[in-house]
Amino acid sequence: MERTYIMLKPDCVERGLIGEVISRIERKGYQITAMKMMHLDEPILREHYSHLVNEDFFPLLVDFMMSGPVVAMIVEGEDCIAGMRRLMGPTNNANAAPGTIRGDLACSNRLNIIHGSDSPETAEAEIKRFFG
Ligand code: IDP
Ligand code: MG
Repeated sequence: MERTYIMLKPDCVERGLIGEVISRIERKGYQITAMKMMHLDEPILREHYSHLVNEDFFPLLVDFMMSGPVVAMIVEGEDCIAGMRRLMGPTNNANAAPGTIRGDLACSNRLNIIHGSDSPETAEAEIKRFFG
C-alpha cells in the first residue's frame, strides 16, 4: 500500500466540484484516510512550490492558491502516487485527455483543479507539511 498527498485547489472548491473529484478518487478504489479544508499562506506555498519560485508565473500561482480554501487529503491505495497522477492528467489542461480530472474539468494550466504528489519522497514530505 502507498499513500499520497492530494489537494483540491481553490478553483475546484469555488466551482462546486469537490464531490465530483472525490467520487472519481473513490470510484478508482482509493481510500481517503484524512481530509480537511484549509486556507494556505505564502510561506507554506513557497515551501510547497519551491521548485517553481523562479518561474514568471510564481506570483500568480501563489495568488491563485490563496484565493480561497483548499481541501487537503491523504489518499491510500496500491500504486496510488502514479495512479493518482494518471487519474489527474498532465499539468496543462490543453494536454490532458478527456476522462482525466484535468482533461474534463480544468480551465487552464494554472487553474487545474487538483494537486497530487509526484514521487514517494514528495508524498511523505507533503503529508508532513500539511498534516504534521
Ligand atoms: P503539477 O501540479 O502537475 O505537479 P507542477 O509543475 O508541479 O505541476 O506545477 C505546480 C502548479 O503550478 C501547477 O499545477 C499549476 O497550477 C501551476 N503551473 C505549472 N506550470 C505553469 C505554467 O506554465 N503557467 C501557469 N501555471 C503553471
Ligand atoms: Mg508538482
